[in-house]
Amino acid sequence: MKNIDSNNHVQGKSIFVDDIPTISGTLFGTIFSSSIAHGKIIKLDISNASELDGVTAILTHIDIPGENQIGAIIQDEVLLAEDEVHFIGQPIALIIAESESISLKARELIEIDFEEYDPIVNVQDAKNNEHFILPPRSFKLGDISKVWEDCAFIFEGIAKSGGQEHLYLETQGSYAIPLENGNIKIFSSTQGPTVVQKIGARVLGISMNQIEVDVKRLGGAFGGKEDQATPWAVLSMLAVYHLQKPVKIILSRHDDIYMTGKRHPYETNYKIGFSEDLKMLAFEAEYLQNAGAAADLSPAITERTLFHSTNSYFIPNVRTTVYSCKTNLTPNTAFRGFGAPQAIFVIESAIKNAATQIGIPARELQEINMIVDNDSFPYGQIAKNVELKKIWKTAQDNFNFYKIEKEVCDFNDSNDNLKKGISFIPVTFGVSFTNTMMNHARALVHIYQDGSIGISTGAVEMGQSVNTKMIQVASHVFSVDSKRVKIESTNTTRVANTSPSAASSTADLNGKAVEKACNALLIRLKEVAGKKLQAEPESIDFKDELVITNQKDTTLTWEEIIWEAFASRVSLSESSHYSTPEINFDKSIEKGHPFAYHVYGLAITTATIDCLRGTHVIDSVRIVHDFGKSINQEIDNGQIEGALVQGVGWMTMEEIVHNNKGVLLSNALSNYKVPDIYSVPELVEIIPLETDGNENAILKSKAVGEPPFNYGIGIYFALQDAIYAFNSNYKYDFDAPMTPEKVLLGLYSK
Ligand code: LUZ
Ligand code: MOS
Repeated sequence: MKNIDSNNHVQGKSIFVDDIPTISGTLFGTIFSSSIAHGKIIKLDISNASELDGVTAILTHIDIPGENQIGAIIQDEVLLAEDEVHFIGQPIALIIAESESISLKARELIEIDFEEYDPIVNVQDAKNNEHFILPPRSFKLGDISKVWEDCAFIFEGIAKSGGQEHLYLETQGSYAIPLENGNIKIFSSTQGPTVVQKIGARVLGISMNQIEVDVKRLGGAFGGKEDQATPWAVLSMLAVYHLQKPVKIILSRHDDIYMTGKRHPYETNYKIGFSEDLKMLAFEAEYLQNAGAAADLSPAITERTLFHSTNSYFIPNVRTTVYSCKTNLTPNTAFRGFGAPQAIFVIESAIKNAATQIGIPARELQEINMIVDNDSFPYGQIAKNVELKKIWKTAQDNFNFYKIEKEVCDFNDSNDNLKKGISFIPVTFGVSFTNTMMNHARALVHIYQDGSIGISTGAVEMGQSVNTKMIQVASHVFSVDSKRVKIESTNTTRVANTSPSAASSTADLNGKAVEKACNALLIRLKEVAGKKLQAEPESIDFKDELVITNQKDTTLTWEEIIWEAFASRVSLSESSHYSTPEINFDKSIEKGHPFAYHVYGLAITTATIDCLRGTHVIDSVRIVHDFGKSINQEIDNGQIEGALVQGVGWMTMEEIVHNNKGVLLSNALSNYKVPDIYSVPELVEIIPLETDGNENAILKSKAVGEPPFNYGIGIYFALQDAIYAFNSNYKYDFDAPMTPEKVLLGLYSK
């Protein structure tokens, strides 16, 4: 089944927040924000701006009726600055005007004076000053203190990875409309409708049932709208509260890049130890995460870093610690992978460093140390149904990687100015929100009298095709044509208390709820059909829009049985709740079983460097991926391709740069390079692993959103390999992204 939105998307007919026809009288909002990274507001003068023709209101923190507080995990972030500012782009005032252009003009007329303080921009300074979001947190396995003396090889180093701009095609936006009795309806481009509802109620001092959040779809999100859609939504509701007029806020691309947080940059010291026979014995890492000026989702992200610190390897003695460093940057936030890619980059850097110094391919260390069934992850979960060995074998059978390795060698022997490199990246990714409490979802299924079906869930469609998958689940359970099924918008009045669409878990959680609701309806329909056909309900089934009894077709159609049920006064609606079984985590000992299952995979990357220019092409990325039993291979392959290219961008070209005043220099697409069609590998081959899938995945089709992002990490090590082939003096350093400039410096370093 194709993505149900694809035709409308390419014709520009799909509706996003800014496409919703505006009601007459709609006002438009623009945010006035801090131009310094740290300081005190001495004077804020809005008088000139207020007098501009067409300006309706300028709201500041004093206009907030409830709490000036938008922090979700930790309440440490104001919606509008009071007397201090803590990052550039921090909202200070909201300008409401009759048109967007007037609000933009008014923004120029606001006058502000600051007393400037020295900002903290980098993690080292934050750590030295003990500027943390939370106290550091550690995971431990075995006994790291004694094991170093047993190691035959020990390697230490630093690995750094940079930030990343989400660059969703649709910028942040919201459109809030006043209803009667102080109630508000809001269309928000958010991954978390309930987050918007809850924080909105807190800031306005009203109750959650007074706010109805509706989400049709997002034009991409990638984590950037999990928590950071909230401020703009709440600001538009604040204006509605005061003005009782519809208010729309759509961030310009520049404001979006300037005001929203990004992937967390990390700097990590690591130490890894091996036995004589190259078994990993010990791993220690100290991650410094640049959280920015407020917690946002950083505490959850630190957690996922710790959960993925050993990637696909069993290491009996581990101690990993994350310092979530508070700096004067825009609070960084969720981004596809959620701290796991940063951790995987570190352990893979450690392995590459070790392999280089030992003088063997990294692949050998990876193979020797792969996690197998009944090994323990550092957080206590016992590995089950590990697919890595099978994946390795599938890769060998399909790709003949020894031959590819040899081709790379042969090429390098016979070329002077072009050099090739190769890398392997195995991936083990835990699926579930690491916060156990969040792993549940609801669905509301209506069958209408004519046999058509309407479904509401908590899932937000953001291009990942979750709506298409929900249709597949319902049409599978009922055995009806998928055209009968419509997915409604995600709306807090139909499905309440939703977790954000995140953690790769949306199709699993919401799909299971849909499956449950459909099965409950099916039981009722079987009874109705049994009565009608004078057969036992257990002998009834539905197949291709027909009722069957004891495996034989009848002439009774889906539509007839639905009418029969309605006429017999049987309910054709069902609301179901699903919560992931068995998962748990005890933070007091940092042990438990947090993940419903793991997704496994392997990417083999080859690239060619032009050694005169420092440029490269990615020749191939060959992937074996554990989809479980995919319910939609085309959509899932699309997720792999998109994630791969996004990962490649993070590793090779996307370079977030701040100066020492905390000013974002990479603030536009002219100075921040993102992957385009030329960055796509010449060959992407994806082999689905043959496997039974997992019962905790929706129809055994495993989560696919985030795990393949990590395949992009492979290009970093393939480029290093090629640099070394040209320059044997090259000193491996692990500092992503590997931009063409860094490649060139590596090629000619002495
Ligand atoms: N969001 C979240 C996530 O709140 N918890 C998670 O564990 C998570 N994991 C990945 C992406 N978003
Ligand atoms: Mo996400 S990084 O699953 O919002």
